[in-house]
Amino acid sequence: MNKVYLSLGTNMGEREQNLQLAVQLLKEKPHVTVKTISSIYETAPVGYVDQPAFLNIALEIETSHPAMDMLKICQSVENELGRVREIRWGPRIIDLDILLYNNDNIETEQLIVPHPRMFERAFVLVPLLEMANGFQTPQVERAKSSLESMDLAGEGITKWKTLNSVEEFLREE
Ligand code: A4P
Ligand code: MG
Repeated sequence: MNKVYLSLGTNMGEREQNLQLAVQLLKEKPHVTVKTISSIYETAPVGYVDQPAFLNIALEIETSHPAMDMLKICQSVENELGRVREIRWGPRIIDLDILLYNNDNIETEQLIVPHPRMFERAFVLVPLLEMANGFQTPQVERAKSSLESMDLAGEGITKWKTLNSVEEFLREE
């Protein structure tokens, strides 16, 4: 079984509902188990800053799919939620990125793992490390030391909702 960490972000429409739909759709995919969900964080936009605040979460997945198939599954969830790609780094209904796939290093035209920008992004590292702390790999260690070197006060990240389990999150209205 492969352990995969995903980052989800949304800043358009009913943001919490977008996250719920994405988790539900992922859960329905064959050979994909959503093991753990982080808290929901509200985060100031990074990159293209003139856009609404995001909700970000991280997920821990177990799957028998190879990394490239997981990317396709993530993209199909984005498409099922009706995402239209317009501005790079711009507003989005949902974005699903693969952060880590075991401790693999992957560099192809379509897929780079670890995600190339994750180590400089607190909105990725804070939810990830809430879950991945016990997963001792060199990449998780790198994530921890990257986060420790950041000045979190200036990053605009606040815990928006604590989630206890995937099932409870999906039951919420
Ligand atoms: N791709 C390569 N590696 C990966 C990977 N590990 N996971 C390729 C997912 N995709 C990967 O992605 C563009 C291409 O990246 C894909 O075709 C895939 O083959 P995309 O999702 O189509 O485009 P995008 O979302 O605009 O780019 P990307 O790179 O996902 O954007 P970022 O860098 O993730 O930035 N601020 C806050 N606070 N919270 C956010 O969630 N998100 C972004 C998006 C910017 N600012 C944000 C947030
Ligand atoms: Mg993306």
